[in-house]
Amino acid sequence: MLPNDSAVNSGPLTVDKMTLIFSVAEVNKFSHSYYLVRMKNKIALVTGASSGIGWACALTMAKMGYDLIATGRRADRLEDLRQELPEGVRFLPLLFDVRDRAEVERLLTNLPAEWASIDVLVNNAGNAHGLDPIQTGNVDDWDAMLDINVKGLLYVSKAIIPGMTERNSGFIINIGSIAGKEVYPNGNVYCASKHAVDALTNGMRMDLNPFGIKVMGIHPGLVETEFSLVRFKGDEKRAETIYQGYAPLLAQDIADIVEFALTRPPHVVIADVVVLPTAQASATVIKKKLPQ
Ligand code: NDP
Ligand code: 8X3
Repeated sequence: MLPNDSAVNSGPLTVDKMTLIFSVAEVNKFSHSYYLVRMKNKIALVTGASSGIGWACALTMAKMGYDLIATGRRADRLEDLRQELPEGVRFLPLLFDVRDRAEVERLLTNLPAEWASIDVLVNNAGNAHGLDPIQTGNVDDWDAMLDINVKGLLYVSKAIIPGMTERNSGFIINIGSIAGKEVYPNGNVYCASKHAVDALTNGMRMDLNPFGIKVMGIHPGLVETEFSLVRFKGDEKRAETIYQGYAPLLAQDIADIVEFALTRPPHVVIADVVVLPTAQASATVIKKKLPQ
């Protein structure tokens, strides 16, 4: 809506005239500032913030005004993240392997008082390990995927949820995958782990319903991160081929969804989002244009 000259120039302002003066963009700017104020002194914990989707979510939430607890195993990466944060954001990096149940519990249930009231938990840490048929799959890879993607998520949640139920508030965002909605050849155990994340997300939403806690699942298709490098155990050439011939999602695309979800009013939860690159129609249908 454009400013209305007659409203601006014809005497004292009334409420009606005020509505004519502000453009949609200005109103959006005001509501954004309103949310920035609301996020002030709120605390977000992002697992796997040392790379990819977790990094983008952590940075986006810090820009929204959240104070940030960022976890991962690589200290240098979390220090790099610190350098990117806007001034004034409180930052607590925590180094642990989500598989280490005792360490997760020790660190997350003994947070300094000023960090203990976590408002938003993003359960993101996870990876695929290998892409093999079930008959030749590597048992260590299976253990890694189930221990990190499923049990790690549970250990972290177990430490954080009691504070949320006590305060009757909180927001949990679990990063699932299209692999949690569909199964694809050789995806077997990774798909099983992400189906478990989907089930746990829905179960959490039900169990935490009496406490007013929001629970959301985000299920991305192909996102260009270090994911394939980890899946193919450092084989850069093979990892690169996964993202060739089309435009994959970027980690920031997922962070944008997180920002949207976090800025909905209290009565709204975006419960479940599947997000794909435009070139991807399902886990197995991808329109690629590769050089001949
Ligand atoms: P990255 O490999 O870039 O990031 C994975 C993150 O998880 C890193 O920060 C890593 O930190 C952390 N992590 C892995 N294992 C552990 C562990 N044992 N303990 C603690 N932290 C761990 O991949 P993405 O950003 O792509 O993956 C993030 C999430 O998104 C995963 O759950 C993945 O399954 C999911 N996803 C990814 C998609 C994609 O195409 N990329 C699509 C759909 C879902 P560090 O190594 O420092 O410990
Ligand atoms: C990551 C996306 O398709 O490689 O979860 O499983 S996919």
